[in-house]
This record gives sequence, C-alpha cells and structure tokens, in this order.
Amino acid sequence: MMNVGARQSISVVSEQPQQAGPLSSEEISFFADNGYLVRRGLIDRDLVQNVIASARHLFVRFGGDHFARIGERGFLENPLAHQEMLSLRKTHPRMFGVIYDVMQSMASMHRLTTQDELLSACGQLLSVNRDQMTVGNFLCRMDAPHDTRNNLDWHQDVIFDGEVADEDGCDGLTAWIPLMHVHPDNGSVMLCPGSQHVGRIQNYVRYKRDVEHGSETHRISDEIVNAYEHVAPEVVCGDVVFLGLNLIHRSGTNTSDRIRFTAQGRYYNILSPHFVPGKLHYVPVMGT
Ligand SMILES: O=C(O)CCC(=O)C(=O)O
Ligand SMILES: [Fe+2]
Repeated sequence: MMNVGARQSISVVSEQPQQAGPLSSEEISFFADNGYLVRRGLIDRDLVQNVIASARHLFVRFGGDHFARIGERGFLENPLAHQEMLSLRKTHPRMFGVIYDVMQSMASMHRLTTQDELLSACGQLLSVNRDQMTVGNFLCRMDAPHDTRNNLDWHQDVIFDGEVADEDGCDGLTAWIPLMHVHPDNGSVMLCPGSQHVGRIQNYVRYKRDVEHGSETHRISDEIVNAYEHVAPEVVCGDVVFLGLNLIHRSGTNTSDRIRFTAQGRYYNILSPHFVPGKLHYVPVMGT
C-alpha cells in the first residue's frame, strides 16, 4: 500500500499477489471489518473480454460502421477506439446513452456477474449458499474523462431508488469489476474503510443534476466522510473489489484521455430479514 498523501490520507491499494481458491477466513474478516475486499485474479478474463466485445458490437450497431474497423482484440487499449467513442458521446449523446443502457442487459454482462468463482465468493461474504442469493442491477459503467454528468459523489449503494433489495444494506454487496487497468488517474473508486458500521445514513442528499443527460447523484456530509481514511484500489482486468452496501464510496476522477470501463453486480441474501423481494423491469430506450 502506497500513501500518496492528502489531508484525507488517500491510500492506493496495489501490488498484492494474485490469490486462488475460496476466500480465506482472513479475507472474510477483513471484509467484515473494513466493508470492502480486493481479490486479485478471481474474474475470468475471457468473460471480461466478452463484455468488451459486446460493447464494441453495440458501438458498431448504433454508433456507426467505422467502429467495425477497430479490431476486437485490444479494443480498450486502442486510443482510436476511445477517440471514436468520445466523439460519438459528444456529437450523438442520445445514441451513446442508448448503447450505455443496452450494455446493461447484454448476456455477456450476466455471464460476467454470475460466474462460478464470483458467486462462491459472494456467498462466502454473505454467509449463504450461492443458490440463496439474488443478483441484479448489472451495471457496465463507461466513465468519460473529466465527466461531471454521471460520476457519483459519496454514497452508499443501499440507497438507490428502485434498486433496493435490502432495506438495511448489511446483507448485500456490490462486486465492482474493472474491465481494464483502473488506477487513480483514470478514476479508482474511492472507499471509506469501516464506514459500513455506521449503517444506513439518514441525512443523505440525493439530487438530479441540472444538466442534459445527467444522472442522479448523492451527497454525504464532509463531516462523516472525512472521519475516515480514503482508499483508492488500483486494479487490473481479472480483479474484483467487493463493497458492502453500506460502505461509503464515490467515483474517482478520470483525468486520463480514455473512457474508464467497469462492471458491477449487486448480490443479496434472500434469507436476510432485511431482504426486500422484487422483480426486474425492461424499459425500452429507443423507438417508442
Ligand atoms: O465506479 C465508480 O465510479 C463508482 C460507481 C458506484 O459506486 C456505483 O455505480 O454505485
Ligand atoms: Fe456505488
């Protein structure tokens, strides 16, 4: 762990060895104490590649044939792919939004977030059998450089409207999966270790940004957030960061010239007294 210094002592978690097999009891206790856990090399990289291939197919289908000239292999490492995606986002923000929305229900996203090793690890962290969990809110984020429309300020995942399957947050978690190298310069997710112990925060501000194509964001008072160390995990494809639903965290700032691609799944323990039964909904985003 390297301390990059700041009033709030931001620590970059990197340089950990890859681990294999089930989570150890130390890892499970670390998650219980800190509200997060970085697991190296758990995610099948081929499944990550399939998600990236899906994104490329959607850009070809809805963004234009010129995307077909950019090869599938190394798509996210190709500066041209990022230039073209950013140009589409600028010139056709609605189409970029459609691609963003459809990405969420691509079959490859479901496979990524329901792979065996991941479900087993989630089951270990939630103390349930992997067949006793729901998974939903599959999310593939595409965070543009210097974005102020869609980045998320300090929040708890338990608070999201219409997505809450756990009214308390203590029996659910988010698996946050980088689809590329994510580091402080392109927006490592920022975490407040131990903040999950406070439980669901009450005086929480949620607001819709007053900008076109902006999404809702959240705010938790500085007083609460600054009581904690801030940790920014540096991760590569194959890694996963588990976040308890009550953990306070926020998007990092992407100061690179590329879109940051990440994925998430949210897992809930159906045996929990806090579990809220619900169903997922298909909402058309084009041609209606
Ligand atoms: O990846 C990020 O920037 C954080 C996103 C996040 O916390 C969320 O989507 O709930
Ligand atoms: Fe979040």
